[in-house]
Amino acid sequence: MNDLFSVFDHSIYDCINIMDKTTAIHDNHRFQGFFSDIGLISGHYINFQIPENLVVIGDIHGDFFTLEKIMERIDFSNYLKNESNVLIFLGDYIDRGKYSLEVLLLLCKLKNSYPNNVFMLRGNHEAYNHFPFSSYDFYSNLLDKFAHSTKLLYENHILPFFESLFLFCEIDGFSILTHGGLPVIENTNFFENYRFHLSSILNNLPLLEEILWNDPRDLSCDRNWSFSNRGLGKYFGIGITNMWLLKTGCKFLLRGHEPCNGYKLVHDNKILTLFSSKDPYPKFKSSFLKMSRKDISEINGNGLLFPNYIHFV
Ligand SMILES: [Mn+2]
Repeated sequence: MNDLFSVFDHSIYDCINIMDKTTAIHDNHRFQGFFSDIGLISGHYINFQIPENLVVIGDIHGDFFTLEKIMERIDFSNYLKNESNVLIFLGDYIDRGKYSLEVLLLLCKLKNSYPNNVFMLRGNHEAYNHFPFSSYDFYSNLLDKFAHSTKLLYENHILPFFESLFLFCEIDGFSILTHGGLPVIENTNFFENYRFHLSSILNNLPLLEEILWNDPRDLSCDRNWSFSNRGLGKYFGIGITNMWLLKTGCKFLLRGHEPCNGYKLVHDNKILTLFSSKDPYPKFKSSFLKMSRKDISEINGNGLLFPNYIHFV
C-alpha cells in the first residue's frame, strides 16, 4: 500500500485514470444510495450512523508531507481495513502549498483503495468554477506541468471530480460536517425537508456558496448574520448554529476553512474548526481529530472535551 504515496511525476494519463476512477466511485455510490452498513448517500449529502472510529482532517492546501504524516499517525492501512472506521476530509485540498496535484492524487488513490470509508467533502478551493477568488494558483501550476494538455485534464477530468465531491455530511445525533459553515436559513420550513434540499445543493448556488464560504462569528445583539469580509459567503451567529443543531438533532459542527493553531472552538464550544496544513502556514499548527464511538458517546454535547481527541502533526 505504500505506493499510495508515490504520486510524484505521474503522467497525465495516470492522473486522468486515477481521477476518473474516483468520480465513478462517487457516481456509483450516489446511484446505489448507500456505501456501507452505516452510510447513506443522497446526491451530495452523506449520512452516517456513529462509526466505530472517526478521523476528521481539515484544510490541507497542497501540503502533501503533512498529509503523509497524518496517514502514518493513524496507521491508515490498519485503520481503514475495518469499514466501521471512517476517515473524512473537510475540503480545501489545493492552492497555497507546493503539491496540490499530488495531494489530490493521494486522496483519490486512498478513495480507490477504501471506497466505503474514505470521504472527501468539497472546499471552496475546489469550487473556483462556481465562485472565483484571487488566491487560485492550482490551474497555473497545472499549466507548468502539463502545458497545452492542461485544459483537457482540468475541464474533462478534474472539474467532474470536484463536482462529484460531497457537500454536507451528518453523523446521526453527533455532528454536522461541512467545509465552511452553516447556511443562514430564514424560512424554517426548510427543515421539514432539509435532507432533500441538501441532497441537491448543486442546483442551489446561494446555498452552495454559504456551505463552502461561511464562517461562524460572535455577532452583536440580535443579528443572525452579516456579510463576510471574504467577499463571498456570510458570517453566521450562534442563533443559526443553535437552529441547525436543534433541527438536525446534532450536537456539533465540524468544519475547516479558517487557518488556526490546529483547532479552535467557537459558539459555546459547539463548533470545532480543524486545520491540517503546515507548510504554507508557518505561523499555525496542523492537527487532526480522532474519536472512538465511546469518545463520541462521552462528549455528549460538551465540546470542551474535543481537545482530548486532537492530535498535532
Ligand atoms: Mn476554505
